[in-house]
Amino acid sequence: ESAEKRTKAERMFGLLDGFLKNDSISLQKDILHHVAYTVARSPFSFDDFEAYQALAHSVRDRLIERCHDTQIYFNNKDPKRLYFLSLEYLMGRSLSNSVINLGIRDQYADALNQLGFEFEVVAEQEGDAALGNGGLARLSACQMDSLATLDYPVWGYGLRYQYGLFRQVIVDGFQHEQPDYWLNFGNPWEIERVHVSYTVKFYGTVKEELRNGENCKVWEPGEIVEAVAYDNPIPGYGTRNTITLRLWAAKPSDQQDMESYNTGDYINAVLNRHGLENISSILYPDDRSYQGKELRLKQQYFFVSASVQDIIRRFKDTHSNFDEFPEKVALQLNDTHPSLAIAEVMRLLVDVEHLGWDRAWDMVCKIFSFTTHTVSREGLEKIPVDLLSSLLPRHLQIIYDINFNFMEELKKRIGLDYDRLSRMSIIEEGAVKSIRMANLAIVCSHTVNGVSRVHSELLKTRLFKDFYEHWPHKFHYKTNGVTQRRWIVVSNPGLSSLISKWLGTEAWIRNIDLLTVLQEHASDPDLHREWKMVKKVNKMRLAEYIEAMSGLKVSIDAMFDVQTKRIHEYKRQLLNILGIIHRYDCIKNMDSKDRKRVVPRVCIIGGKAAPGYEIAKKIIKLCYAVAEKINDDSDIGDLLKLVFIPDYNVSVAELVIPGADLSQHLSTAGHEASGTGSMKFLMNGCLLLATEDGSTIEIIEEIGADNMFLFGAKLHEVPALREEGPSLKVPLQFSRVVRMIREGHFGYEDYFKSLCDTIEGRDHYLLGADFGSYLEAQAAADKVFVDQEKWTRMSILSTAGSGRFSSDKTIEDYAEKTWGIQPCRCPL
Ligand code: GL7
Repeated sequence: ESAEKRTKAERMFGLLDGFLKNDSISLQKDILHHVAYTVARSPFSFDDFEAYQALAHSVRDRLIERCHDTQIYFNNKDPKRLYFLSLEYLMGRSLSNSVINLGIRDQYADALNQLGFEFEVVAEQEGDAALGNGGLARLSACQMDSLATLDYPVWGYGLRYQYGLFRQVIVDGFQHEQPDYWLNFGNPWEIERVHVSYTVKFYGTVKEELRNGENCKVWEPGEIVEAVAYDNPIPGYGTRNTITLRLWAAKPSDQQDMESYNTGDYINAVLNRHGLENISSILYPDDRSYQGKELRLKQQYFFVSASVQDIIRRFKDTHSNFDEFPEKVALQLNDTHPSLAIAEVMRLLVDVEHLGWDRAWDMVCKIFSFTTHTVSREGLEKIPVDLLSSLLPRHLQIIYDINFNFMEELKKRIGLDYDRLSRMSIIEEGAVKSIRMANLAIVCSHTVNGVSRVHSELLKTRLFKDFYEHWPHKFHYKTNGVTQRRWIVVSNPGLSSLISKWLGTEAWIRNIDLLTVLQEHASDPDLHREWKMVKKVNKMRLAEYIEAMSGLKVSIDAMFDVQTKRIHEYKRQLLNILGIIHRYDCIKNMDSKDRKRVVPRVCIIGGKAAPGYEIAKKIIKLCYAVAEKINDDSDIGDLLKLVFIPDYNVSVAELVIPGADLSQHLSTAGHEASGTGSMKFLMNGCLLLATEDGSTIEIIEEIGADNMFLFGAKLHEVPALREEGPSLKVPLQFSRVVRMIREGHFGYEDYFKSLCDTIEGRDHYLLGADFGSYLEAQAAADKVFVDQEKWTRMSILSTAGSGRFSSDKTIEDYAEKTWGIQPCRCPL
């Protein structure tokens, strides 16, 4: 009967000319249709926002079509699939990216034009999807784009937070956090799957039962929540493949209700129902650590349990037993946040599928891979055993069993070296007995990846030394990358056309290696002229934004010097500000002849501080205080301006990065696992002023130290400098600028005192030690900026050498060496 229905439907689909068309007239019809029937406005009168809504729905229809085809194709081919588990994705806006990847941007722009709208203006109406904190979350988004573009059979999984990352509002120079209720205006990019839902259990007790002569563990939960799927299509570029990012939202479960309604307290039962939705409602806004918070643990398990149930369900749809499970499934843990998935897979295979411990364990060891994004021990997640035992009693048992087996195996290898055994144990004894999530992930994964070469060295020699010695074959690295689709094609259309023109092809958008061809033209005066023109237009765009936002007029002839990223002591925004104070102080003390030689600068700083991170918040305030002083000083004029850009997010980055001449990456050596902002600036032909840390070390190899401005202590020099502590000799200029802050030159001296104390005294991040060479690097940048020909050449070589830092490269490497997956390209 169902075959008959299908044939009928297929015939009708053909008769009705089922597929959507992409010519301008069809697109106009579609947009007007959505204005009338989705947005429910008059097709004769609608505003820019309504045009955006209608346009987005029309794009969504096309995405759904492709998603559907892709899934049918994957199901027929049944390839090994990758399941990418991440608690954070920073997607930003979707409209421009989608139409560019679908290859129909110009057609849409034309269609809108015919209707009296401008594509750019309409695209500006979209808010950011900010379901993540910083680099790690944006990396997941870039990697999804590459996975789709390279035709890999993949599902991304995550949480559908109702509140994304807080909005940063600055009042009187102080950061305030405001909730980002991003779903208020609807989200056309998601498809609610009311029928795709799973129950997720919490609390309760574990009992032993004899079933079919076997001793089984039965978990009787105390709370049940429903996870409902929201699918977000991710279109590849130059392919029909459109993969899915499935985000889970918590909903009250009917099962839970059955019990509470029987107690007779109807009103409270209904109210309690609503509380359960909170599980997926808020993104934790701290990118440093989330230790011991019950809600965070609930989020992690909720997301992991729904995802793993979905993965097993999909496998069982087409397989009658689990023999092929490891050949069909790869699970990637994006940091330790989703590592409870390990215990969940064990639980489902042992307690529900009854495969037996050994068989289940064998599978777990074959399917999981783990990427760590951290360099510091403090950054490693730990879960208090008490918390886990009350929230997930069965998982605690499983983790204990895994650890017991691991310890036994280890004893056979290393004997009774108790120090080492206790360091490697998944369980940390001590005042608060805890689960070490990284140890769990390492023990159970076949591969552990770092995110840059130096990061991987640090993992092997410091953070996970014991594990590296035990399992050297597990440890690898894949240097991070960013997608050129978002970071050049979408955000810098001028540069994108220019590259295509000089390369004679758009093929670089899928094949980044072609960018190196630009090297051949690096000295061509025609290219120089066009290159500078593109930068100028982008700087104008940025200058307009700065003026609209802060009222400050900046000259586009000045060097636009940018540092945008989360505010952290180790990222050393403070070093930048001290450098700016020094520059200001120098200009103030110059005679008019010397002033003529000063290279005018617009210093731009942006980034959010974690709400509880006091020092980071003081850095923001200091930036404002210094900006106020400098920008109001008529003596300084256009020679120096300082702007803080509030609420830095993906769409602001798309505006700022293409307009930057210089960008700063100042982390103390050994502290940035990789860093990905630098790669975006590099692609956009922006020169880097940086320390030799994280992925910068590999950038140097690609473009050469001569094409950037390097400074600061190297990794091997850091320990000795730290050792010297307060006795370390620091430059006079350093003491002078810190004194200016302490003496109230910028006001708020009491408030800034503790900030100054962090850098005078212990100075863990070595601002004093690096200040001298920082100023030298800045002077070198000034010198080259005057020589525009040299600057432009360096800029072209930066873009030309950025190919290695495309996420396409990273993903190909992961696919081949870690996940063992092959492209599976849906026919056009
Ligand atoms: C980070 C690292 O700090 C950063 O260096 C890296 O580029 C990024 C992606 O691998 O991951 N780790 C982390 O927890 N956050 C990062 O940005 C928030």
